[in-house]
Amino acid sequence: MRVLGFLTLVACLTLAHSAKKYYIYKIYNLNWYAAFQDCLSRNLQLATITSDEEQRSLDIVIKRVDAINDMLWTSGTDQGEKGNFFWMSTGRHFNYTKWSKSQPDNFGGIENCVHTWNIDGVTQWNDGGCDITFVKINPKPNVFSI
Ligand SMILES: [Ca+2]
Repeated sequence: MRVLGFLTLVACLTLAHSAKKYYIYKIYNLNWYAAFQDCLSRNLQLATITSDEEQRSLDIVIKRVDAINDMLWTSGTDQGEKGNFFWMSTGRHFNYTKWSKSQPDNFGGIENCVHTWNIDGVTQWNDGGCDITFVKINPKPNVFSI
């Protein structure tokens, strides 16, 4: 499935969380699997969000790259066991969540990967289809430290 008019944001993290940095790449045509692979190919990992502090830090980065209204893949998934979400990058289960109202809903029975989106000015989470891809606007990476 290809949804036109949206941008895929891939949030990669440094492997060493002690020096955590979010690297935001604006890339098109990356579904969740490709986003995961893309981070690994850069010696990074697809983002985890494990606290409100981290969510707020990521929000700042999203605003800096002028992507408030875009969606961003995280490494969250429940592909291993329906309804049991964990971070694929670390293998850890969610101990913090910021789901949108009524999410995760597994809409259509095909939503197993977690992305962020903006609802009423607030970055929140949704379970979306892992195969969804979006369209490139700017291939240049934007890198910010938190
Ligand atoms: Ca959903």
